Amino acid sequence: MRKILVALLLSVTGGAIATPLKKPVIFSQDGNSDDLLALIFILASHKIDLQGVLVTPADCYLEPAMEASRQVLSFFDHKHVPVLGEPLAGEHAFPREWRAMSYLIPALPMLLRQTLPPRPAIQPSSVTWLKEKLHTSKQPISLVVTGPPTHLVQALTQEPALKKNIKEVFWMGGALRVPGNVLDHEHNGSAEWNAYWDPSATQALFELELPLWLVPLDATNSVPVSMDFLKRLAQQSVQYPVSDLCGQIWAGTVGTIPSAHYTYFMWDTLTAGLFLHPELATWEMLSVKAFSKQPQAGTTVIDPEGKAPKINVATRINSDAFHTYVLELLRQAPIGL
Ligand code: AGV
Ligand code: CA
Repeated sequence: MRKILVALLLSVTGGAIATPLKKPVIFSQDGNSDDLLALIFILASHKIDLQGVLVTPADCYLEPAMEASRQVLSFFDHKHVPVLGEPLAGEHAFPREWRAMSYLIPALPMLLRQTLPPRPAIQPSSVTWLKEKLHTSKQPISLVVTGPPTHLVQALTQEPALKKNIKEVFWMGGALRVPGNVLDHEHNGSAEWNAYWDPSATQALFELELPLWLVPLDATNSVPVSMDFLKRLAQQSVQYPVSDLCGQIWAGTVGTIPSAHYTYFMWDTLTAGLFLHPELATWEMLSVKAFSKQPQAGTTVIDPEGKAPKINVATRINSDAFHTYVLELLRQAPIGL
């Protein structure tokens, strides 16, 4: 049966495309531990053809985040995938202690051992590269965004026609029926950080009428990084190097002050997991909009009048099923050590 399918596929494609079933994906992230773990999830999947990684220096510093991304790509034998990023300041900066976590990842021995090719001397800006990629792609591209949506919004504001080349956008951001995670003066606490960093971009994102799949705090609150899960992961790490690497990155997230505000969640990892396997969540079609001015800058709400564009929102997830899926995903990851 499989042989017949492959033969059929080759005849349809003229044999020109070696892996026609892989989904082309651009990953836009902001360099915190969770973001790099999400990159690992995407590379661990056999279904994905990763086209490029964009780094926003929001919840990280640019240099270590670019370096860690390149190391992870090298770990998965994907050195050819470009990593783009440049200095960029959001309206509200992330706390420096959180941003400094981005220095931990490229210092991990498993990543430090990677030999990297020299960085390209000249690179286009993230937005220029993104526009070009969307423009020239033969099929619509999926985007997974685990940081502020600034690059995506800029690209589409400059060239709105590129929207038709986007298959779907999975974004970790926002908080709808639950409190936010921003503690900042002038702010009322209702926003989530990715939405707060560049509130104008967040507001614009919801107005663009994209095929948007939102993973807000409503869903991610169910998946704090737990010692129970890390123990299960550690058990399989002896045999599986990708699990070992993830365990080391997650270990770096549990040393924060144990209060609700500082708990580290699987925000971006859940988003990457739902992108790969959407059935793990309950999705609701909701009309959502965002505010750009204090005291509710970056606040996302369900539009009571239903006038804002409707999007898919992950409102509930089965955390047991998610944990089991992650362990399985990391066991079958293809790597050449
Ligand atoms: O608001 C969640 C986003 C996710 O994309 N980030 C972390 C994830 O990468 C910001 C954030 C909220 N609380 C944090 C964060 C914390 N305690 N430490 C680091 N980053
Ligand atoms: Ca992030």
